[in-house]
Amino acid sequence: MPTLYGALGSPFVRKAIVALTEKGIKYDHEQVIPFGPNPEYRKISPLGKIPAYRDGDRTLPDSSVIIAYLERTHPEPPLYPSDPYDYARALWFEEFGDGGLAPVTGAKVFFPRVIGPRFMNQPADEAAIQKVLETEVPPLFDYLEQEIDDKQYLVANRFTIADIGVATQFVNFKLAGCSVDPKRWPKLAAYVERIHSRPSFKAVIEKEIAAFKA
Ligand SMILES: N[C@@H](CCC(=O)N[C@@H](CS)C(=O)NCC(=O)O)C(=O)O
Repeated sequence: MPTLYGALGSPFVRKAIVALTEKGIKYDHEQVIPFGPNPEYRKISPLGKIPAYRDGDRTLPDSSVIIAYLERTHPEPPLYPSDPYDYARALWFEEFGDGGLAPVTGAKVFFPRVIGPRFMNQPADEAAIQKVLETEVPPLFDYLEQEIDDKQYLVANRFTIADIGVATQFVNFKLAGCSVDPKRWPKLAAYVERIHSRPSFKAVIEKEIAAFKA
């Protein structure tokens, strides 16, 4: 059976878990805590980041790389659109999640409010977090509100890597005690609820809420 390495609470590990679940792939989950993982782990994840994946003697780091691999080994159900432009747009939304939302809602809200105080003995600077929520978050949410418009999914009228990459970041936003204001961003708020209620997301979110409550 393949192995997924990483810890609950990581938006990137969650991307891989959702993709594995959507594709019905059974796997073992081996706990790896980032920021100074066992040096052995760097053999499969040279940057020391989570997640990584082992499939027999094949190993891969990085959520985007892992999911692209799963798409080739387990094509059904497809998580990438077949139309070339839709495909590229789906990759763009994945990047918007990884490289646009994560550095703000993950690194500047979830991390200082949840991980710092809980695991690193670093009290949260609430004034700094509030400033991020007021200045850096709104343009990101405005963009998504406009992109979602009246669509159920971001691209190609079906669930794709675009939805995985964006919606995973909103789980961390929730774990940090934040929510999308439905008066200001009604389409985004409904979209996030819709994607988070899919069985693949719901199952991992329930586990994470339980883990972070403990
Ligand atoms: N591009 C990577 C990003 C992974 C990532 O940044 N993971 C974080 C945890 S959420 C990590 O391992 N950070 C540890 C570090 O930067 O040393 C992916 O998509 O897997």
